[in-house]
Amino acid sequence: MAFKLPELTYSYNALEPWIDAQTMEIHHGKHHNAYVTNLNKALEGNPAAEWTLEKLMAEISKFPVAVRNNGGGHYNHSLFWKTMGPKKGATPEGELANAMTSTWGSFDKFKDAFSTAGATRFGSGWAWLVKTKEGKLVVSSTPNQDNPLMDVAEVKGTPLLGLDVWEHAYYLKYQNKRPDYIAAWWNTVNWDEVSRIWKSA
Ligand code: MN3
Repeated sequence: MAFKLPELTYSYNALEPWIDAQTMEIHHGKHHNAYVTNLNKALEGNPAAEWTLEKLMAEISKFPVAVRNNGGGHYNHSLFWKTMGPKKGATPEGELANAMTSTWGSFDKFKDAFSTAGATRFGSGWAWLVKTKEGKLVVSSTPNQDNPLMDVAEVKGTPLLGLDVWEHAYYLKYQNKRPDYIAAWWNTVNWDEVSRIWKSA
């Protein structure tokens, strides 16, 4: 059983005008696909090839860097596609919205904290909304393809929402203007899915 590239539940142009179809096609079909291919290669003949991605992340310090980079890449992008969608103008509702307000004071303050985490991540990496073991919500960021499930992460927990701030995620449309990409990306977040993950975490 090899790891597989998940299909998107929406078309490559569904996130326009915020994220362009060509970026989506290259990002999913080339970049994510390469992480899956290289993860399978790196785990050839290893019993961990049968593990869930979550278990692999939790023990990632025992593996070579190719497994960390490509396994993280596979997990992170799978979550990224799931927590975006064509539904416009949505904001979190219900319990998650209440938890965010009690943590940050308001949804906009959460957005500021998360956007800053993404904008200030030096080089390539991710910004995260994380539910910790204690059930608290926190914002963090990681370098490269690391994530909060990894035993090597500074801030550990279940990622509810991740934002890819690698240049390949935005360069075609936004060039070097990462903050413009981040501002546009908020319009694509599928808060129903984020809520679902939060409840099951
Ligand atoms: Mn990417």
